[in-house]
Amino acid sequence: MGKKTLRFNSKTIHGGQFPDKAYGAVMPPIYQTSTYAQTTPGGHKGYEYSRSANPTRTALENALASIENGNYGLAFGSGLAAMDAVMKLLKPGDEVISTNDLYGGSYRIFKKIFEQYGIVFHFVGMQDASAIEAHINKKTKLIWVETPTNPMMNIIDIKAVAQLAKQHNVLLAVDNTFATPYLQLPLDLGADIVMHSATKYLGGHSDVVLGGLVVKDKELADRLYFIQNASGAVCGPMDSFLVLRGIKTLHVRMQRHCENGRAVAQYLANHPGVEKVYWPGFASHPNHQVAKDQMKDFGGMISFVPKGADYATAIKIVERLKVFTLAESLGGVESLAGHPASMTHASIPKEEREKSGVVDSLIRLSVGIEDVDDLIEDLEQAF
Ligand code: P1T
Repeated sequence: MGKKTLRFNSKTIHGGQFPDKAYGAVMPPIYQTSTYAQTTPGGHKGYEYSRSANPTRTALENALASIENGNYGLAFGSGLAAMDAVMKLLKPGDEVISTNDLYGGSYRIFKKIFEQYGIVFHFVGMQDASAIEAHINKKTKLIWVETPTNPMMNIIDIKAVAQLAKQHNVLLAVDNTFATPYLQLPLDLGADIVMHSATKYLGGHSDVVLGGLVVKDKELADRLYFIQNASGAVCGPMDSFLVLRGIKTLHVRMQRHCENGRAVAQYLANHPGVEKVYWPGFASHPNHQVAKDQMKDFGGMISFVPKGADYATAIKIVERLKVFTLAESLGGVESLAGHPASMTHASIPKEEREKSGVVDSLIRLSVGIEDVDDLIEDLEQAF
């Protein structure tokens, strides 16, 4: 059986990977080098300078392409660096339609960086995909979807948005950070670009910051590769290695993240001190059916609002947690808790973030793969 036809759980381990040519090392070596000897100008073995390409990064890029069912992977120094490369496909006057509820840093790079260069952004609630159409015009070049959204766990129907995008000849990029390819495959659903903060579930161990893009189309890959090399926001070989290693256990970690996430979501939903729980696995979630159709399971991210809580009460709850660590980020083996309004989403003006539900009392959990009873006991004592 060729590696192209492997099933997902095998692809995480073998996808795009080959034993090293020099000594047969099973794991790609960390090629900690900036440059490569040439016998004559241009006489090299495929690598000339590590901004342009590095063998450890190539191994990761191949793995990313394989697990996302794409043809080309590109790795960057962070998720935001990967987004930066996508935005550089655009020109002044071009318009972007973006999910209105998204990671605060993503909102910030759109509003504070690319708006300055004449790119116009429309932030739209996309739970009903037809809402997008009203914002499409001749200048629209890109639709940016994050699903599940960070932190409100809204679900966007990728297939429906992809149909709209194709109809209007607009590129569709999907930030697949929360779901990972274990849960959903945006390229198979019609997206043109998949983006990752590999800092999260792909790395999986909270020890690296890295970003990735995967596409199917060669011309799009060539344009993105040109930007990657010309702008230079690449990741180093050690970081590439760490994410490669992380990907090999993605499927087993995700299975446990989902199991633990389900148990914690149900615990919170039954807790008298909880006002509202945001988790797409509940039948009552507004887009539960779409989540069921496009995702394999519902993941380990949950947001909730304690009953009657204000800013100070929410802060007290996250401060009391002992097994959950109060920290930015998500997707590692260890459980993290965050307060979006003051942490991950502080760069979005209060008025804007409250429109999408990011109120001052909202708490976000990244449920890790510890013993779930320890996680539930920890939440219980914090309440
Ligand atoms: O942090 P970085 O690797 O640059 O990725 C940015 C990013 C992009 N997209 C999503 C959905 C994200 O969640 C992030 C980073 N998010 C956090 C740090 C966080 O705690 O939400």
